[in-house]
Amino acid sequence: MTLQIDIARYKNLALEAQDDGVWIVTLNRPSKRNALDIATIEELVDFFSAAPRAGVRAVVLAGSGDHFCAGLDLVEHHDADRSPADFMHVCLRWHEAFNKMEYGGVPIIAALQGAVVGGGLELASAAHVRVMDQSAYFALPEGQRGLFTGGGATIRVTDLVGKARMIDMMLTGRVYQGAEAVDVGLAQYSVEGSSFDRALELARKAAENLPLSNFAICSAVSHMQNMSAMDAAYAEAVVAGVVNTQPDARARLAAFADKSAARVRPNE
Ligand code: 1HE
Repeated sequence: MTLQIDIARYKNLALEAQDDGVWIVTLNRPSKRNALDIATIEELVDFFSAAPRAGVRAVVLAGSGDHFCAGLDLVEHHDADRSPADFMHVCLRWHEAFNKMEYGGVPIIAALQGAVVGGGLELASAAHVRVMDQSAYFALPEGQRGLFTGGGATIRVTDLVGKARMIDMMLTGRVYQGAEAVDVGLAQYSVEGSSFDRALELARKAAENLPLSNFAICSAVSHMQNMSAMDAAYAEAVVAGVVNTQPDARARLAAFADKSAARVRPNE
């Protein structure tokens, strides 16, 4: 079953499908620094729910304008004057979107520039690979705003940087940028030029893998992190049983056996 994604239905996300199955998903409210309002979160839920069944081979997640994402729409939050239960449900929609991303099985490469802050960092950390340019900076200003993270930072940002750095970022508003951001694990690539161009290159490379391999990489690894080591080893064996015997892999294995496939070599 292949779902159709109706691009025209999306207002806060700009969607573009390329011929090789790579989709470009762009947060498209630059005048609001791509702050995440309810409507944007619902569009993320919709797109990333459909993507695994719509033939999407990989995604570049980008933000339009000078900033990737300014996090929670603070003005909407202020104006809505939400009750605790209301905001809990808002957060549960964020989790729905970000879990669909992390566990959906479709590789997502985030292209980062400018502010990657608060909920913007939570969004970026739900991607599988993060590429930053030299303007990108990372922070969790929730503490200073009288707030707390609600979109999974306690889990995903802590996974990236570790507990001590996560708590420091929240307590003191510490900003990471440049090489230090890569050193602490917030991004895997730092580029001099355009983060978008590099992210697209990486997405195209990932899209050349068999979809079932990518599904396992971009779903099973995260699930296994949530398991005991014993259960994870068991699940890994089961997943490998399915993936490593897929019929589509036979041609790739044959090419290795007959020496026509590329060998793994060090970078030049
Ligand atoms: C916004 C938002 C926003 C900008 N919600 N409207 N996030 C933050 O604390 C980050 C808040 N934003 C900023 O610190 C700055 O806006 C930026 C560093 C991102 C960009 O600065 P700048 O000088 O380019 O833009 P600006 O003049 O501050 O804002 C331009 C417009 O974007 C302005 O709207 P306008 O209608 O007056 O033109 C801003 O109001 C709007 N804007 N950021 C709403 N965040 C699930 S819990 C998650 C918890 C959080 O994410 S806490 C939020 C953390």
